Amino acid sequence: MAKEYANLINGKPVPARSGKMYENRNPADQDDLVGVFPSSDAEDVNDAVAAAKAAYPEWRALPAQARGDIMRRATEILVKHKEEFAELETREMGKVIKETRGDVQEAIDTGFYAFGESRRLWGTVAPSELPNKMTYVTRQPMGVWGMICPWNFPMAIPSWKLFPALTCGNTAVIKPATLTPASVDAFVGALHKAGVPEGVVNIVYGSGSKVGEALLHHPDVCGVSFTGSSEVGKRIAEVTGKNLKRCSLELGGKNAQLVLNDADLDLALEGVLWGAFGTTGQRCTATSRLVVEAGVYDKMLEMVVEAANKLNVGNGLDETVEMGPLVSDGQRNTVHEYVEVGKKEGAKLVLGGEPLAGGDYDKGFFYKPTVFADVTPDMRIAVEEIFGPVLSVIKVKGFDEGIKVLNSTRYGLSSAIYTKDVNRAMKAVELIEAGITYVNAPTIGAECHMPFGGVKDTGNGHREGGWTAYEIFSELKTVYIDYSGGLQRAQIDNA
Ligand code: UN1
Repeated sequence: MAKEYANLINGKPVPARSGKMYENRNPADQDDLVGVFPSSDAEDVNDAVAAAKAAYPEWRALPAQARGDIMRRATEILVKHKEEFAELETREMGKVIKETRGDVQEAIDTGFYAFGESRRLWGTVAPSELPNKMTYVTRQPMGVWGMICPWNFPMAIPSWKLFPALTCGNTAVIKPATLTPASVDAFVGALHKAGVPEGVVNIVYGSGSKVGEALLHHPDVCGVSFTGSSEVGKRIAEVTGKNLKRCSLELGGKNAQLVLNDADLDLALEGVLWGAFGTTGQRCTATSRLVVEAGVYDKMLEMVVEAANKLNVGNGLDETVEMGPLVSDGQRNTVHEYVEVGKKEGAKLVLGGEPLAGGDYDKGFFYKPTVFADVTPDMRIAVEEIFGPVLSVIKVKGFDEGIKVLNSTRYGLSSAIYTKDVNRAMKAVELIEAGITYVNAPTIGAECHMPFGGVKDTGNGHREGGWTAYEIFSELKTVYIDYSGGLQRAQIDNA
């Protein structure tokens, strides 16, 4: 029997008020039922927000270091259960076990980083313009945060949100992606075992249209952190904007790897294979476009097609498998629709372009690694996010055109340039419109202690990851202390 999950409200399992449930099945093997989860709605969100609100005063009153210590203990639990959690993630999300180990590791790194930051939570001190007076800035928690999570990093991304938010002294209601809820249950379980008090973190399972919308509109939610599509992100910005609430958005990408004539092509090949087909192309940072200078275009294309064709696609629990399934049938259909669009637009399909069928493939949502050649920068497959194992290869005349093509989408998350010319590498760093640029490394693989996010339609200026996450989840308080014993009027007595 598959495990039946309940929402977690005030530390207790609570079924959805509607009593409705849904099944979570393995995308590599639909016979494998991972669990049955509640389909919640607004009433459940109200209960969870009330619990988070009630837990807030006590949690915010703890010294930050004490909160950080709980984060450390939770992280040690993740270390202990890394293999078990990685297997669970692969079962519900499909990406290969090596990558889900990396996903849990990213949560571990983020947790230990939070432990460190809990002893800093920097403010600044400045001299006052008046004598016998000082002024400084300190950080304060904000209240109840709503967190809406994606399915592609089932544990890492919830950890990017929860670790810093909790360390700053906030409480939270988290909505896992409907496709990957068990990983959030495992993660929050570790937080509770480590000593996070009841009500500080609450989980409400269910759809974006019900649970997400309710969180978004709830008057007691002080901010919403969301990772997902730009379309939904705009909706979240609209509602939170209207209500003067903070929102942190990490949205779509159409990331490109630029390969110049002088590049180490073997290195560029390894980079694009990992960037385009790792996580079955389902990363916001995935390499979706390979932009190649004319002198090495034919060679690079030939190398990519040959290597991508050899990728071992299958169930991610098998250590020898290099690429897992798409996360759902819906996602596979979207990918296939884009392939049809690409063909109609006149791009040359040189590899893949169809689902993998027969034998065990019929149990899941497998798709062939797909490569389009002779893509032009205005085609839809060159500008729209596909979120699947589809690579569009574009030929450019030189560096300037390459940069122009890189910048010709509405997104701006990650980017990469392969060259041995340090001058052009530095110029690319200056000119590429993206939140992240890699030199001689693929577009995926950001490190947890560095700011993560993008420009243009990829976000709204916030950066989760690193110190900048702590800026998102805290409010500044400016303090003036006058120890003169008299009234000192700024801008008047000292003018
Ligand atoms: C995402 O796809 O939303 O940089 C996050 C990377 C990972 C995070 C990706 N560390 O590819």
